[in-house]
Amino acid sequence: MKIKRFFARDMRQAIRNIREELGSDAVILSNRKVEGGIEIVSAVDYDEALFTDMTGSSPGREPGRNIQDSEAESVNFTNPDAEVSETARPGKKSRQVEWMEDPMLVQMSGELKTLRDVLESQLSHLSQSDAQRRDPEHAAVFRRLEKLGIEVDLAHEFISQLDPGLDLESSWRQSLGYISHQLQVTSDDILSRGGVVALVGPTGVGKTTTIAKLAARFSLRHGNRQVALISADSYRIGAQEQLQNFGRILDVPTYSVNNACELSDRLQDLHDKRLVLIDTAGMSQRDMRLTEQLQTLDACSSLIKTYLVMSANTQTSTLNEVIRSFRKSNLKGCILSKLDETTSLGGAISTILRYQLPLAYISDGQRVPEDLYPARSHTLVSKAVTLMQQQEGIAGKYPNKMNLNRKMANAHG
Ligand SMILES: Nc1nc2c(ncn2[C@@H]2O[C@H](COP(=O)(O)OP(=O)(O)O)[C@@H](O)[C@H]2O)c(=O)[nH]1
Ligand SMILES: [Mg+2]
Repeated sequence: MKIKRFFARDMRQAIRNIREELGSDAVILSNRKVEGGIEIVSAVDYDEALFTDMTGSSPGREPGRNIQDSEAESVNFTNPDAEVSETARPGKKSRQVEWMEDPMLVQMSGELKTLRDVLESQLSHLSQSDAQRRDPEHAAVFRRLEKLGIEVDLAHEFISQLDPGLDLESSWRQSLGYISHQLQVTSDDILSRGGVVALVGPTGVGKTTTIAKLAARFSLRHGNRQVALISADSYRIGAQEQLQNFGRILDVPTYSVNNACELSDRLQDLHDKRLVLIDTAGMSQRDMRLTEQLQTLDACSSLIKTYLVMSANTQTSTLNEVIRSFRKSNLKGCILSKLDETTSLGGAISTILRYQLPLAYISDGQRVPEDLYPARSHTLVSKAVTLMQQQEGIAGKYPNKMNLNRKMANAHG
């Protein structure tokens, strides 16, 4: 075993000196800060037992920890002036914690992440322009799908399924065909089959109005004696009253329940009705009471078919979150409301496709019972395309600010 003391300006230099002189198998036995630099005792052919016998103490290092390990683990490489205290390194774990929390490292890892993001974005642009060069038709279809509001990953999926060699318009039609084909719809099941149906969803999406529309339509087909309404919305003042009002206008019995037990009892009483519609409290997907509400419905789950009502003019990310929260309850399908208030349908279509939730009805206005239709996938896709074209028309009519500035600049010579 060869032991040697080294002195250097800082840790980095010390390690370099040791490596040059003793090789990379050398181990650090101790180190301390001294005036003008750092002093390290290092050894090669290190035998811990022999060292302990000679000194009566262990250097506190794990045997065999060599210069390379030190390079990998020592915090002092990121802060070469700091003293490496052996006592401050009780074990590998704490060394790792120090390593990860070092401000310089944190900053470096942040910068690396930024660099990676920049690289990824550049590569994605490169691959996009590469794809554009190789397959301009597919690239053009991809841009149209993006304009339609289809989420990027789904758009890629549709593009990958397109037949090669088709012209732009045929490729476009084929991609719309895929969307339409993958959209599941339930064929007017509530109005044709009846049963016990609960509508759930966030506040203000149109649950109560949709219930009134369904009840009115069913009454027209089968008579109002076949329908009953239940309000399970005991959270909002006036919610039960709103349903009672609709019930009065439609001349169908309306009841209110406050918990799972009351709901179950009421459903038993109404077992002879062909359609029982349950209105629930509008709740944010983040509301803690949502679970409680869904549990109330689940308590009678064998009887109740639950549909999620979503407003088409909601952001795609929010729609995704809404489905994730509400599908804790066993959803039979969904109803898309407020189509008349949206400028794009691609987001809603993406969400429904992503979660494979069958679409039952669409609603495009406040009128009861007119503004409600059984969902048809090709009609929805056509509507999405019409909206996209309308938006393109508006964008063409009103050039964006940058284009306008450029035109003004050109006009001024
Ligand atoms: N524009 C439009 N408004 C709707 C539609 N459906 C419901 N509404 C309106 O949205 C508001 C909230 O509806 P409501 O049924 O009370 O929502 P709930 O809180 O989910 O029960 C009311 O003013 C409705 O008239 C729709 O399809 N289009
Ligand atoms: Mg309501």
